[in-house]
Amino acid sequence: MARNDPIYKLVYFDLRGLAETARYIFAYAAVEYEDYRVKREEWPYQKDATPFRTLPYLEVDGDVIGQSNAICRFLAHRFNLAGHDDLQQARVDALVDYVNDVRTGGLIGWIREEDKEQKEKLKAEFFNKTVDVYLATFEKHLKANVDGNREYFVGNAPTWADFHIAILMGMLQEGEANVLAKYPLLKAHKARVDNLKGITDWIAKRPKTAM
Ligand SMILES: N[C@@H](CCC(=O)N[C@@H](CS)C(=O)NCC(=O)O)C(=O)O
Repeated sequence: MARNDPIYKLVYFDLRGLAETARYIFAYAAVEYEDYRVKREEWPYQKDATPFRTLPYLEVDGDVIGQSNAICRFLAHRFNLAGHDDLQQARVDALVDYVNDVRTGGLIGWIREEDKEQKEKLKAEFFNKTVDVYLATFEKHLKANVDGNREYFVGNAPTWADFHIAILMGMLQEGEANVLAKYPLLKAHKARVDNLKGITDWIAKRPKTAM
């Protein structure tokens, strides 16, 4: 690290969750940062001091940015992973918003449910009824990448949307190992992102957490 490099501190719980895309961005860009993990018992004392009373937040030389997607977008712009022009950036943002649609459209409900029986029911509903429309739509976007070679969602090089989507696909595979069987482009895309320089190393060394 050079003397005048910015100092980054990413603060989240000891989870992949809403911080993992930012961690992929740092890993791919080969930029050093502090991956600070707040302990659950410490959180109530820290909550009020965070920008939105939630985690993650990012400190950049003492400036504080809240909201996971704002953090990623900021880092992506700094490290050239946001898309090469405004049109590409809009496509990246739209894909990221669609990940949010998947999360709110059944994924989070299933993951957060604590009652065992209800959790199984929500999981079955999500994987048997809901998920295919989302996956088919992602597959369609990958296929339709007109300004690229279909290896990445936008253009010919990785953007943070690729990281965000690959991380989502990993979560889905953890729930149902064969979930991508009918989606060859998406499956290959997930493997391609996992094999990117920096990201492979991060996946190998990151703390093993449930989510
Ligand atoms: N829209 C926010 C949501 C943040 C959020 O809900 N974070 C959760 C952890 S995943 C949190 O801070 N939970 C603890 C709490 O709300 O007290 C973002 O994307 O950053």
